[in-house]
Amino acid sequence: MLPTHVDAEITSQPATWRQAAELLPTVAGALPAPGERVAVVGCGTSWFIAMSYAVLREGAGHGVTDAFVGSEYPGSREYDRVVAISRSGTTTEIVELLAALRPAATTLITAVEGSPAAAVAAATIELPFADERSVVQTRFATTTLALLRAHLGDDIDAVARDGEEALAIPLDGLAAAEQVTFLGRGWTVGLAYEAALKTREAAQFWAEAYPGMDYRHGPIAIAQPGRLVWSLGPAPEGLPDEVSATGATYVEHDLDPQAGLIVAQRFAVALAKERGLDPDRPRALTRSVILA
Ligand code: F1P
Repeated sequence: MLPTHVDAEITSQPATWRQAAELLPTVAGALPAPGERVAVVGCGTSWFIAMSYAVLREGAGHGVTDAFVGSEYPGSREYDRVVAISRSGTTTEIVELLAALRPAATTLITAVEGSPAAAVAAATIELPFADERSVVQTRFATTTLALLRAHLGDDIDAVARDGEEALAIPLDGLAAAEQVTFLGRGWTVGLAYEAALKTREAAQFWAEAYPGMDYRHGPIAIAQPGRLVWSLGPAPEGLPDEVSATGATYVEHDLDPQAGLIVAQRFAVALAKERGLDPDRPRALTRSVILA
């Protein structure tokens, strides 16, 4: 199969992460100030990025940060700012939520200028250089995370260097697996959910995801020879051995977990190609979900 849009978009991530970090000084005023109570919302991939950022921000001591899928925002809670992540700016749940929250302090992070979500957000940060032609999101999501991590003080150049390494890691026989379960801890739980969504979207592949400590509480029953248990970041102590004892293959890369996600994205695309699927145009999916 010919190279796809998603191949090029995956490869460009270290560069778009650096671009996001360079953009930070011009957009930082629209991002949550330390001490603000913040909710972060998104749908699909954007929700998983919201989850990762929420854990990172709270862990950095910047204040209470909750993540919600757009449809489940708890109207009973008070936040100082709501950050919405939407590549397209057209996702119905996000447009409706931002409209309902007016005139509250809301910030939309998007790839597209002049969208319906931008029309109802109090502030908008545009990352047009991270927009994508593939329906499956890769670089918009991770570039948003790079911007948010830069704002928390993370060294994005170091993450990008790990990203370059991740692009060169051989996938070996991984794409011959029958099933994969991704695990994460803390901020990488969102990355594990995202890795699993990528493999489902791009390759219609059986992928699950859990917080690493919860994996023993049932999901480990799925592990067997021919299946993968793939940790984004270090797994809980002892778990790799317990996985190996089932005959499943334990996978972990010694990289910043955001860079490790690149290996999982490449795995998803490799699976899709192996199955004769076009990862740019997944079955039953559209660029965004726009409800009547
Ligand atoms: C969100 C999203 C994507 C998903 C699918 C449908 O879009 O849920 O994450 O892969 O293509 O739309 P957006 O609000 O970030 O544009």
